[in-house]
Amino acid sequence: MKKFTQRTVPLLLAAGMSLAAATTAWSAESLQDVMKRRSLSQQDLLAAAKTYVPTGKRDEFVAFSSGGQSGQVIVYGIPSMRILKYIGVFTPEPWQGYGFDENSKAVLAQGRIDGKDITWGDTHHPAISETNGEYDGQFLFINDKANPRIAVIDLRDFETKQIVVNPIFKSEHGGAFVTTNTEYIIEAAQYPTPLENKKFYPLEEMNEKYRGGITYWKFDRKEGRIQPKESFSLELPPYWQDLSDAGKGPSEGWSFTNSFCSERYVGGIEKGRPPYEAGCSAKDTDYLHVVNWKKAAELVKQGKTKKINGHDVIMMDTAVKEGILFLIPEPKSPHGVDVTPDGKFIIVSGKLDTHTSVYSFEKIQAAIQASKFESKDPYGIPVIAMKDALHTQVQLGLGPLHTQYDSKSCVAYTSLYVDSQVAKWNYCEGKVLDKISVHYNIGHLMTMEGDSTKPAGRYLVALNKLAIDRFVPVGPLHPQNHQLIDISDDKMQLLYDMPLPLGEPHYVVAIDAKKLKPGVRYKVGTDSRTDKPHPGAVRAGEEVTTRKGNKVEVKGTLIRSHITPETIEAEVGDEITIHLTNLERAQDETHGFTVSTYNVHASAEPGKTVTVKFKADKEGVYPYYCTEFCSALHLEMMGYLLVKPKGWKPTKTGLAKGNYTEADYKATLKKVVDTQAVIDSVVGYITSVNFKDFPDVVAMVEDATDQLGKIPDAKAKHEAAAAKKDWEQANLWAEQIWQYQVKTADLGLRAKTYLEQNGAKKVK
Ligand code: CUK
Ligand code: CUA
Repeated sequence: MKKFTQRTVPLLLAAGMSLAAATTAWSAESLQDVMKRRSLSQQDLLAAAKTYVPTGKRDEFVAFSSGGQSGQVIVYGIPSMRILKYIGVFTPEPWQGYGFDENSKAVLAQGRIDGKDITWGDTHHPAISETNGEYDGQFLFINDKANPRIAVIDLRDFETKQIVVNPIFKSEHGGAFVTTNTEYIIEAAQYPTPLENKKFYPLEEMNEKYRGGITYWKFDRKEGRIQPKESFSLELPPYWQDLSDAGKGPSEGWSFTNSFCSERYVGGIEKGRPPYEAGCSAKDTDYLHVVNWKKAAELVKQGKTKKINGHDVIMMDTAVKEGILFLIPEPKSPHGVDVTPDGKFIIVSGKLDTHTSVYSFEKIQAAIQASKFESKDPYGIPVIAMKDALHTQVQLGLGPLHTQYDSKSCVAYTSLYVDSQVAKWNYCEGKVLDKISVHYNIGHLMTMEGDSTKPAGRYLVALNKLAIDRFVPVGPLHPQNHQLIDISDDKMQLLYDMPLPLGEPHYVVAIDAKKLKPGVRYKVGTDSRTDKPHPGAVRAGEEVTTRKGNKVEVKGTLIRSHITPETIEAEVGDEITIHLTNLERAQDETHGFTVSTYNVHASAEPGKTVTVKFKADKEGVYPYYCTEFCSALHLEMMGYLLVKPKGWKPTKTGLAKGNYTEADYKATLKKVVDTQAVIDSVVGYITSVNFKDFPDVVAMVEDATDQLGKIPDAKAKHEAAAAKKDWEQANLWAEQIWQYQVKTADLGLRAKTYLEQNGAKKVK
């Protein structure tokens, strides 16, 4: 082995050379010792073993949780319950530059309402795109209840690509739910309002002028975007539509949306009226809305709609005349509506009823075919008698809300809010199988792929509204408690409590991790928010700064460990636009970018191009720097924005000189030679094995080759400077060669470790 200089060795160690020997100096505690010390039972150990994911191994399922009032999506693994990512959706998320770079600001701007930014959201229901009713892992959709919007997240990069504003609602809750091939994303209103924008009608005209509805957003899978122009809504009575679900199998082409407050009550405590809570739960039944959405889509094509706010709406009288809308009474103040995996039944729970009702799609169809209706509602919508549609009703417990399904046929799980329990039951035979207590007051619950046609069973997560005493106290605002439950046996077993501290997640969906195939890098120069080439992208050597009037535009690059350019000069009042392309290809080599005090931040993952823009409205000196600890020389990855006063003239030329001698130059050259030996040995190893079979290694080798490719230019420079006895320039350009080498060695060592750990084979 060659000798390294004193400085080289620790650096290369830091860069990834691992120490082989693990220390065994302390006396090992036995499992029994640990159990005793931590007061753990056999049951605890079993639960730990079922959830523990050792280093290097991965979770079986990936959960996408609504982030509630955070306006984000939380991604975590199951069974470990480790948080993997927060996805900025309706709310700025600084780490990802979401809302701080121009490209993501353009996405958030799609969510403006009446010309105003809305920078928070109340996310409730995520939905994964489906093919033939099974999760396909391509897209995720999520609603904003407070400001009626829906967002599209692409699961190739877990980034929000689109936000669409509902054109006729003021709040929406019954979304996002997808049809079996993601033709439409269903979104139902919550609180009735006039459908015309900015139209005032007094509450006295609730029954005549206020309306609910359901929007069917057309999804273009190829573009990965909702097409608002091809989307439509159905006008509904001012009942408070709640949740929805799409039919599947025999019920394909239909959708189901329940409602509460069909009393159409108007409260007014301040006027001496009983509050909404009394008036909205007075009657024993509300209405399940049954919609033939396939036929509705045809009506839209035939032009049988009214344009409201430029949006196609099928009015109630058309829906009744064309036979696409029916009601069925459902008890009492219902919340969840969940179609069974085989599409034969629709399960509805009344919050204020101890029963859960199982409706038969076959019976519903028979009643419709025979025009067998018990009445019409005040808007002329035919009402099917409950007894003509029910398959069975089962007494589950207090406060039943939501239902999810098992891989075992006929087995369902329903959350019991008031009882703080999960009930396992058989909906075909109508009997309770098991119950488990949760902590506390469960809202939704979720089984693996449990609302698809092929639930995967195994685990259930209880989304508890209250945590109370479960965690170390952190003040009056407690975290939420997601509890993992093993459902593989007849008896449910509680495995794990996970505190979630980012808002109240209402619903979660979980997908088999193997179905997700996210990328690790972008094609160089991609705008990740449009998935198109970014017009500001440049390759190495093409970096340029231009000025037009008071507009300064920088097209720069990021690569370990420098930002090109390293100086940006401006005059006070200039408008600065900085486009930055991350030239790295190696996995996880993200650079961040910010400029002091200008409230901009961008995250540039490998290949991505991002833009930040601001007005340099104050003179001064503002460092900009890379915000990710991307390499040993990360702290040096910086530059200066110089904002000069108007008409400023330089008084001094030339930068201050360092004190370098010929000896310094010679020492640097020797360091370069020594380091090259390390690189050669690593290269020797990599090329001795089948590295080309590992795309991640190929990317690292490409990056390393890039770094090495810059050496001849630096070499010419240090030699020319040495010839002129300019020891500063000679030494520093030689030093720059060493920088390229260190980055090459870093990549090489990472590649070597990867190959060793992934079973690379010798080639001759
Ligand atoms: S909702 Cu919150 S517990 Cu918005 Cu689906 Cu039921
Ligand atoms: Cu790039 Cu730090």
